[in-house]
Amino acid sequence: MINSRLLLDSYKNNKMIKNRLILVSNRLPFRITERRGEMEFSPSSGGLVSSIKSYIQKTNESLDFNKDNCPVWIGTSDITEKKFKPHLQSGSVFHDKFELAPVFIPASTKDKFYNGFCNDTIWPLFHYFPSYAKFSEDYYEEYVKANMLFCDKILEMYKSGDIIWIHDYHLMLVPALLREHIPNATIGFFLHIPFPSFELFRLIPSNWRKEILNGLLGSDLIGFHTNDYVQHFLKSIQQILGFENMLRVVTTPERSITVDTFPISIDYNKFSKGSTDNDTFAERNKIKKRLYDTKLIVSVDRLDYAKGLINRLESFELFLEKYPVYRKKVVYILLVVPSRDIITKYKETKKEIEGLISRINGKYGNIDWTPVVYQYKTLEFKKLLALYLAADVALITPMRDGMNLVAKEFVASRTDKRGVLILSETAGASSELGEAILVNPTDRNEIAEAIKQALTMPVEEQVARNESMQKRLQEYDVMKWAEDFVSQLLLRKVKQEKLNVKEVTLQIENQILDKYINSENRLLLLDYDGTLTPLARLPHLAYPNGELINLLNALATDKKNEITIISGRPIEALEKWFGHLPLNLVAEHGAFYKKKDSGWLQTIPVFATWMPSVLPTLNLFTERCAGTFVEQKELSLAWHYRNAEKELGFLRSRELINALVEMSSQLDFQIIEGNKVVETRARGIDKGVAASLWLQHKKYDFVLAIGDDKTDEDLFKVVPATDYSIRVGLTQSMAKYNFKQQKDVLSFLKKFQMVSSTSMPFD
Ligand code: ADQ
Repeated sequence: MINSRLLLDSYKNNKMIKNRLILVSNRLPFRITERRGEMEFSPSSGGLVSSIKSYIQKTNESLDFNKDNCPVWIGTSDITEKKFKPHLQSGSVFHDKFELAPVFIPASTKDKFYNGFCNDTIWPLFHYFPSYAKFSEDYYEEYVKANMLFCDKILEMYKSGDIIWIHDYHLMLVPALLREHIPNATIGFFLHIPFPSFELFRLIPSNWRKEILNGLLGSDLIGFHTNDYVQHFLKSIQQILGFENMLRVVTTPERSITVDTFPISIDYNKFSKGSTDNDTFAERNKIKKRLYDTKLIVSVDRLDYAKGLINRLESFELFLEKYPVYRKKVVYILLVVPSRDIITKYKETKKEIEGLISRINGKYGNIDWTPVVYQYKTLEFKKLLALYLAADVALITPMRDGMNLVAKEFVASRTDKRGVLILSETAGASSELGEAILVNPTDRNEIAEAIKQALTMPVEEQVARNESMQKRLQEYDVMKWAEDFVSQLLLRKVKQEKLNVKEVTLQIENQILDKYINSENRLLLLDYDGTLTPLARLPHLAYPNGELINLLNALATDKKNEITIISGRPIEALEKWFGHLPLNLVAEHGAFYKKKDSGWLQTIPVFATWMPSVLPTLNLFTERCAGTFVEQKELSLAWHYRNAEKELGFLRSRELINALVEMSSQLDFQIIEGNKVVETRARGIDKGVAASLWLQHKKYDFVLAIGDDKTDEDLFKVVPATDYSIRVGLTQSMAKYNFKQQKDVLSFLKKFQMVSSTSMPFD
């Protein structure tokens, strides 16, 4: 077993310090302007940028980065290519310990990519506003083009050994595009917005949704904020691409990918320490003084329909309606940062918000009191902090939010442990901030009541709630989040490298062929389904084609070869397909065998007395799960669920195994799990037992076993250590080597055929 911790530590020691980080996001982390021929950089706002920058700056301080190994950040910038180009040396510019590499997207692509597919299709759909999502071919075409431009820029900057970390929904195709050019690169992807339930994701047109999922699977590690998003993603992968996962590791024919939860956080100390800063405190006091004894409710959001601003304002209105005693006693400061204001839905949302504010202020306000104070701007850090500190209540009720950093910032800044957070249960942050007053963002009455509860909450209760939340945020801050992600990414790479070591390379192929050529007595033990032929929907559809029959015939007529097909199939199927060829056949996972030119025999004396007791259970599961069926053989029974609804099929297969395990303690059968099949067979038989019929003669100077399934592991176990065994698919196995996919088997065996017919060494 791999000791992951040790492996990771050694990997870090050997590689991480030397490894450069390449961060890729839609935008660069600085606003860049040009004044009188000089570039000017100012920090840009936004959850992603502020989080990652904090992590990088801390790492930079401790690791003493220089220009050669400082992190690279790739993204777009507002400044035009014409203005930027003269300042770039080999495609990038250095600033604040970052190498910034701008991607230039032509205006013709940018609008349909960013305002179109990103924010008019993916954003509304992933935030559960499907009716706002526009599915336009033009949008998607430009999305593909923009992702290709990002890919080109990454390839331009990439040096072997770099770690590439791609961020967010704008770039979901990039991992797979990169993988085509740099197959062994270390690539991580993090999604900052929710991943929606399968029922919503499936609304994306078929080709696009497949490309998006395959695009993401180009990564080694895919991160989400919450466990729900991970589950939604895994379900979409299973339903749309048909890939299962085992403990969140998705295995495709090419690679294995880890999918996991990494709840993003904030730079906790920046907020807690910042709140004790004198200027900030003076600013906070100024706000308090202006309010006298009026209570303050605060919210901070980007302008976005997903942030639930309309419902929130209506809830505040309802609160004033229900509790007139609070009129003149409470002010709601609504701070909104401008965002995506050329998209129609955003323009409409802004208009609606402003109309609503006028209505509330007109209805309840008077000359001394404005119930809602609206600010449509970005606040600088200290002013933002002062607002958090002055607030009695933070009212954060997005309809959907990947995480929501404002909620965390508010809690972290309250070193006085006062103030109450009202948080939407549909924000990712609610999974970690359970001590907040959690509300349904569509329920105006619940929000109005929550405001009342918050304004009357005893101080001791405020302190207790905030303390618990602060402890959690302090322990898992943004540094931990980023470290955790990068460590997991490296760990996945280590595990993959271990598997890759076993992948059959050209060199290994040649080594095996060399031994084949120089041997006189060869034994080839070949599984059938999934090895010699692709897996099919129904067993009878996976019949051998003419090409395979010819290949097997050619190999078997070479006098030096002994070919044994060793399968779980019943005697009749093998006899029908291969009976006329000079092959040895093994049926029912080793229960029966036939040496060429002789008849069928039972391998060892076993009985099927258990079968009448087991069959009704399998039949019951067939009735309970449409699309499944039982295959009855002489000494084994197989319950196939390949054609069942994927999730239900898997669930029922677990239940069936449980039921069979109980029965097997009293009956003489064993349970084996294959690819979408649960089999029961007489105890004492397996493919290894059957293979020993040939191997015990020890006359073979070349043995090769190939199989794709768990049942083939018994076969691999008995192959002598000096010989060869290969498992199809990049999974952990007793086999010496792995093939990526089934078609690799045939092209490999064809090389045997070629050397057999030419007797020339293969080069
Ligand atoms: P955003 O949708 O941008 O991020 P959020 O997580 O709340 O949402 O981050 C907003 C950031 O901008 C906060 O740091 C906040 O302080 C700042 N901000 C907002 N309004 C401001 C204003 N008027 N003045 C100054 N600063 C302001 C996306 C996802 C989120 C996810 C983050 C990080 O939509 O769900 O939490 O990425 O993954």
